Amino acid sequence: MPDLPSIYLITDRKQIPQDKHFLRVLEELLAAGVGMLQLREKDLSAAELLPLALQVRRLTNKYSCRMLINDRIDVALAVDADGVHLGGHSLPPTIARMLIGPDKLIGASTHNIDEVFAATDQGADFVTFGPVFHTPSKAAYGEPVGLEKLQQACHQKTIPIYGLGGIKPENTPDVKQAGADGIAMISGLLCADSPSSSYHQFLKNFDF
Ligand code: 3NM
Repeated sequence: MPDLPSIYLITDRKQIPQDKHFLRVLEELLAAGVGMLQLREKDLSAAELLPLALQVRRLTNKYSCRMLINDRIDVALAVDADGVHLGGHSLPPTIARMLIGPDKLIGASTHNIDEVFAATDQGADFVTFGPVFHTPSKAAYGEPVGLEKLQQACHQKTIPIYGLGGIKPENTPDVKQAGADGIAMISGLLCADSPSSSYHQFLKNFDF
């Protein structure tokens, strides 16, 4: 099983506060110690994503942070990312594995226990599970699954689970208590007044 960090940063450059710069916020978080990042910029075409992915690859290499690309296996290969993160509309993990090879990471988004089992059977290395709480970042996603469902999934899973959706420093201990191996966040890190302080707070609250 890969040795994964307890915090997984997911990007959405559109959520960066107006007075800040996306790559500078990312660099602050990487310098603070974020060890795994998913570039998730779903509105960009492959041609638009590539130059951004190359810039993020340079930064993640500088700070020894693992970088996964959301959905786009082609772009992940093009920038020599550490892996891909697959959603419900992506190619299945079995096919992704054939394309990117045995040494890359495959993450999969899941929303119920059946999806966790399916992702596991298909060779994903880890899953995100959510949305655990209400999240402004993905309001269209529907009702939160809640801590109880997360806990049930954590009791039955055989690969690492990251709780995702509405994770804040104050609910982080509950997510840990439910059995999650880690927490995944967009706004909790990217939109914080001080992203680096926020990262340290999450770390402290998760690894209590
Ligand atoms: N996927 P925040 S919830 C991208 O449940 C995403 O699969 C989800 O954003 C899922 O940390 C979500 O700002 C948004 O709540 C997470």
